[in-house]
Amino acid sequence: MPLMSPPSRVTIRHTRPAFLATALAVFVVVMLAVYSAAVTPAYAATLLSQGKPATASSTENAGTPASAAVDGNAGTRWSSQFSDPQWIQVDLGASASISQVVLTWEAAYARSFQVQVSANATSWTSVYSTTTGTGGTQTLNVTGTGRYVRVYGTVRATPYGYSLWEFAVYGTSTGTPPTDPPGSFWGDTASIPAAQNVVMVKMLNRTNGKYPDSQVYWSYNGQVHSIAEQPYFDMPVNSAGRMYFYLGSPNSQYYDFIEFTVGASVFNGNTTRVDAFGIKLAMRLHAHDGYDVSVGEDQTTFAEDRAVTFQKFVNEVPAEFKPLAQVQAPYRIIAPGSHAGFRAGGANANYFSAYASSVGVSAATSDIFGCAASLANNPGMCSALNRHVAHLPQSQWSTPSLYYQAAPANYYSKFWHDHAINRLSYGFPYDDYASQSSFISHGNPQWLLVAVGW
Ligand SMILES: [Ca+2]
Repeated sequence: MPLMSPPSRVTIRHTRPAFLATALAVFVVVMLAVYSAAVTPAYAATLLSQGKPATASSTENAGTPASAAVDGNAGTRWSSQFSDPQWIQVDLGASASISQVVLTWEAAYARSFQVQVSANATSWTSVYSTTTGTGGTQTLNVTGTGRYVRVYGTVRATPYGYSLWEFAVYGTSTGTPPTDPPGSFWGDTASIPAAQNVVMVKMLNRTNGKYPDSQVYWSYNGQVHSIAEQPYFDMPVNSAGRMYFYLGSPNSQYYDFIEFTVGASVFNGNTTRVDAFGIKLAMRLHAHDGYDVSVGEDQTTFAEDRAVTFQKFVNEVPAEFKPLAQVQAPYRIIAPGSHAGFRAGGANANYFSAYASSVGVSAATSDIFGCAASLANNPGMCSALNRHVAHLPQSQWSTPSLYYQAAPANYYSKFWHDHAINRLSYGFPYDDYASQSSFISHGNPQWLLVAVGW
């Protein structure tokens, strides 16, 4: 299929008109007058941290997990090991304007600590710092923006560790939850060796403990290794290459692949759902100029069990598509063009017929899904039919917000877009039309991470 240019990244600047700033200043003065005696911020703030994923540098024991500090239960707590420094962080799930942090310390409190915020859990900005912490309940009014909030303790007040009954973060959510996995998902990238060939590929076991590294295999051009044996591959120049991944054994039925063409100083490649879904895959390409883009299944999909993903597919697609997640379960969810129900003689062989005829296309339903026969050289029309925009003016065929709004459409493809990083996926052969595919390409590449999930 044709290789499109890489997706562009757009930076949106939020500017505030002068009259609004004036109005806001008046509002703030009035609110300060009304609430000058109040401790809590003069604007609505929501408890953002409760029940959100929390992690910590350590725990004292299994009974004091990080999650106990954000569970809203005053009788449960996080406690660290008895050393400095230690930290606990919470992932708010989306970027937020943070106005207040309330720390309810157990007897083991911090003398010196910072409250820090971060957009990516990698680089942190301090919004509060003290060397004379008092313990007890500390209500800290802060100003910061971030998705992650961390309490970073450097000096303990007692010989014990750091312990919080509750760690509550208040503010206003400003973003929609990103689909891009956080930095922690991708692990350490600083230690990736430099490539001698074109790009260093690092394989990541993200099966959530389902398989050990010794049972997650990758295969390229006759080489087969487990991640435990060899997590890196120094990718040479090649064309139309595929790297396969297997779970459990090197010939397991749980497998999938990525595809790529690698030039002397460029990586072009993609994950693909064109044929089927086998196992969850995501990849992140980083180049020497700072380009850094991820594609593949999204964070939620990686986090959930495989059985949940199969059931989610059945729940989210119309009746004609449900068998795609059933006929080869638990191994594969197959593309609709491969299913007997949509082929000649099948119950849904005419699924697309009337719609295709209405726009002057005569093609078998399975050929529409597969962009084959008369559609093999017509990417625009094939993608428009799959996305149910073929009846609209061609100028609207490149408007993603119009896609998949009604049947008939390729609901298999829709599902993979709905659960992909930045909604980009290769759901059918010409899904690169209007740059909707998971294809990435960049010159002077440095490393490529491939996450293999369950
Ligand atoms: Ca608690």
